[in-house]
Amino acid sequence: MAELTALRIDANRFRANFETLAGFGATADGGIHRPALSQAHLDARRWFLQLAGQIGLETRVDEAGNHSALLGCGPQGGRTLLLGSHLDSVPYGGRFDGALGVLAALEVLQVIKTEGVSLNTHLEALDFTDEEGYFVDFLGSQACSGVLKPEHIQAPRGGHDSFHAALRRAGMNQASLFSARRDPATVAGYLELHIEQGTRLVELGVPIGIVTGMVGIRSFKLRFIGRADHAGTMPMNRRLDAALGASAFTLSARELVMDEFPGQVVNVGHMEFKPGAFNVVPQAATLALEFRADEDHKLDEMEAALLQLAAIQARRFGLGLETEPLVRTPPARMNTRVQEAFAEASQVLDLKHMPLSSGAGHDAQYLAQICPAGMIFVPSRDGFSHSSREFTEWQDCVNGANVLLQAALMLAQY
Ligand code: HGY
Ligand code: MN
Ligand code: MN
Repeated sequence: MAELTALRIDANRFRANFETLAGFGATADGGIHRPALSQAHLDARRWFLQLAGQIGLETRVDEAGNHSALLGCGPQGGRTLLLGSHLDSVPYGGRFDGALGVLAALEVLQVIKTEGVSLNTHLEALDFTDEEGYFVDFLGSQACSGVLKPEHIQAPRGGHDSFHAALRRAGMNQASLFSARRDPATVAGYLELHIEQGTRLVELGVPIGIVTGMVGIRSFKLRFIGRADHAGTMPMNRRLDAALGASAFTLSARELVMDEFPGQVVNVGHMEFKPGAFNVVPQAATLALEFRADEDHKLDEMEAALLQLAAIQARRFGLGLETEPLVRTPPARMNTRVQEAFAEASQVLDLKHMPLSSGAGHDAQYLAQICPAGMIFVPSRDGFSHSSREFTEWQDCVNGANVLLQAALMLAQY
């Protein structure tokens, strides 16, 4: 058996798998449209299980639809070190977000299986359900960590009907989602490789970012309610135009966060006018509001300020306002011992590394609630992500997968 520090992933095989995966939900501009539980996503997941089976790994799908490949390389009754990410994408997203981490995890298991290495823990490569929150943010990792509560699935983004139809399509049901909870005593840790989705690594010429922690995320649906009227005959000063409240809120929310919460972010990612016609003054405008911050107290302050702002803008245009809370993901710190293992692994591979915080949310922030969890980032060209322009040099992907392999070997030996 080779010296463990000499083990490397198979870069060609890894790339071939990556290219095949990118075919599921491929868009004409080189991106991916693979929302959670869509046909393209289910096809990709089936392919992942088939591939794992061909490698000779056991496979498993849990009650939350999380897909796993398992390598029993530890002692009988031993704990399992989890490695993973997600195969779903945002609508019209990129090829790397999530996909890279799942295939790197699988590659790590394949290398260790091929070498016949015995470790102190078993290994599992995981693809979590709906990381991107097409329906419920981090559905799979919330369920796996035992954090998922009935109230978290009461208001799925996109509505109940489409959520339930998607669950049925995937052979899942709402009641059993909660049974996916893992016993923390069986989990040795969680490791994830991901693209940075920012520009810091590229700008500093550093190939590996070791994640220190990630932001908390909250989201709301806001509905401004006015009155439908004839767009040609109702005088401008007598309209109750819901679009004006929603638009004024969007502009002023940006100013508010930039002025009063420097370094934090707000986004209005979707807006819908009803009835939605050229010649009808909008009766209702519903918008998707999301904001992020690195500390809980800042999220509380932003929430209060943004909801107050929405009320002010509604009053300004004579509108009603309804607010519906959706996602509430707390900020998380990554485990220090896991960060040290990633640093040591980078040194073994002679790769420069640096600590980085994450402005994106990741499954690791829920896994961190039940086990030592950590992540590494690899450089994203121009920082583009959640877009078909997402790109990471292949050598950087390979470096990341090798750091994941070495860190997994180190942690699985303790
Ligand atoms: O939205 C996020 O931060 C992540 O990509 N799910
Ligand atoms: Mn993403
Ligand atoms: Mn991701």
